[in-house]
Amino acid sequence: MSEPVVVVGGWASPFVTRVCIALKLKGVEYEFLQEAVGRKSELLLRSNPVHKKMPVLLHGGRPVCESLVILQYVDEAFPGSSILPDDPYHRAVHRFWAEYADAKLHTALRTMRGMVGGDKADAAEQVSAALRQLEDALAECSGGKPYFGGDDVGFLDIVVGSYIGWFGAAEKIAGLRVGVLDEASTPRLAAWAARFCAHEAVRDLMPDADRLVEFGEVLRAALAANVSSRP
Ligand SMILES: N[C@@H](CCC(=O)N[C@@H](CS)C(=O)NCC(=O)O)C(=O)O
Repeated sequence: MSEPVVVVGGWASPFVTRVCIALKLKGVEYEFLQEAVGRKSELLLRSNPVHKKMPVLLHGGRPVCESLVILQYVDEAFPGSSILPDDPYHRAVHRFWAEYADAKLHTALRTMRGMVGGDKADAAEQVSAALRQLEDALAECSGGKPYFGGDDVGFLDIVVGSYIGWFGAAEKIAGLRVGVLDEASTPRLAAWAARFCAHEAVRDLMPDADRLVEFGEVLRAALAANVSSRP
């Protein structure tokens, strides 16, 4: 019998979404343990004692942490077509752009949402600039095929694609129109995003922007309540 696979995390986290998409692509059955908003379970803290962040993947009870590490683990531990390219050079290029996306998008989107300090308009411009770079990366990595991964969704599609719901939500929360995934500024990426969201391994897992806006309000209230209840 195969060892149980468990994802510990929250449905709204892009880092969690990407792990679920990778498991679905590989056809791996898993249990999803939803964390309560604004709190961390004992299981999460025990499984990821270094960073104390979601997601954690438990495979046969053994924890794997950090979403990019988890994606590579899922690729290696389970059969099926590879998520990362076979060629070592292409693997390196895809890892480079995945790290670029996380470095440029996550904090800037949090700034737009008011979760961390900083100018929201500057943050929106950072997101737009990163997407213009990723437009070129898509052309380079896909070689004219539909996805970063070529003919099908791959590692870099999953990493960049996991932010799609948050682009729209951050725009709504910040009240800024920044042309994120706009056909006029990033036409290839806009077409790719529509294709990615419609993919059968993605469509049920991609959070809707309006639901993320509501989640943002619930999270903000939960964090404020935690702070004010501290002695
Ligand atoms: N580099 C980490 C980032 C994970 C992360 O930031 N997760 C957030 C949820 S979106 C979290 O657990 N935040 C709780 C905290 O920062 O204490 C990864 O790729 O897994």
